[in-house]
Amino acid sequence: MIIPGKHRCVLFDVDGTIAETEGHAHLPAFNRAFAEAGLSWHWSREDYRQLLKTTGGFERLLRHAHDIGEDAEALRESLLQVHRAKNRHFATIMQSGAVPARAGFRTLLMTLALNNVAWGVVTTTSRANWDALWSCSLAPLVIPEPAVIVCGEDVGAKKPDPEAYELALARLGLPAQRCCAIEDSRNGMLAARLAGLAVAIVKSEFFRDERFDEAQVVVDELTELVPVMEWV
Ligand code: XBP
Ligand code: MG
Repeated sequence: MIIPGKHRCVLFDVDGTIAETEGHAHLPAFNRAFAEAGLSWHWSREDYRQLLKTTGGFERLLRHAHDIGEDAEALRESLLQVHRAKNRHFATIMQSGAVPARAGFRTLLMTLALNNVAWGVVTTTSRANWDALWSCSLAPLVIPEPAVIVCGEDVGAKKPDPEAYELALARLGLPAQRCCAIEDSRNGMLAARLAGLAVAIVKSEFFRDERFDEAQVVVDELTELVPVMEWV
C-alpha cells in the first residue's frame, strides 16, 4: 500500500494506533476525574467500548450524560471541567511511563525514513494529550519529528468527518494520492477514506471487532507493516 516515491507521507492516528492509550490512560483518567468531581459515574471497559463510538473525550461525556437521562446541555460547564481534569490525569499517567508505543512503531518509522517517506499525526484527541504521549513515550525513542500534527482543537468536526485528514493534506501541500493513513477504528478509517486516502488498519484493544471492509489492509500489529514495500 505504501509506495516509496509515490507516497510522501504516512498519516498516523494516535489513540489505539501509535499506543494503547484508551485502556491504559484515557479510561482510568476519566474514572479518576469522576471520583475527584464527586460524581458516582464509573466506566467499565465494556461501557467504554460502547462510548468510544463517540470520538472526542468531551463529546463522550456529553453522550454519557444524555444516555443516562441527564440534561447534557445543563451539565456542559461542569463536564468541561471534568474533561480538563481527565486530561490532567492522562498526563500524570503518561509521566509514569505506563503507555509505551505499540510494537513495531519505531522500526516502522525508521523504515519510512530510510525510504524518504515522512510521517504525520491526525488525531481527534486534545493537543495536550499528544504532547504528553510525544514527550513521555515517543521522543525518548529518538525518532524523526512528524511533518504535520492535526489534533482535536484544530477541527470543527471530529472523525468520522474527513476534516482532520483534509487539513493535514492542506498543511502538507500534498494530494491524497501522495499519502496514506494508519488507523485502528471504523470512525478513523471512514475519515481517512472520505478524504481520499488509502488506509491500513492495525487492530487495537477496543475496536478489533469493527468492520473494516473499506480498508486496503488489516493487520494485528504495526510490525506487520514494517516491510513497507509489501503493503503494495
Ligand atoms: C481518539 C478519541 C479521543 C480520546 C480522548 O479518537 O476519540 O477522544 O479518546 O481524547 P481517534 P480527548 O483515535 O480516532 O483520533 O479527551 O482529548 O478528546
Ligand atoms: Mg484511534
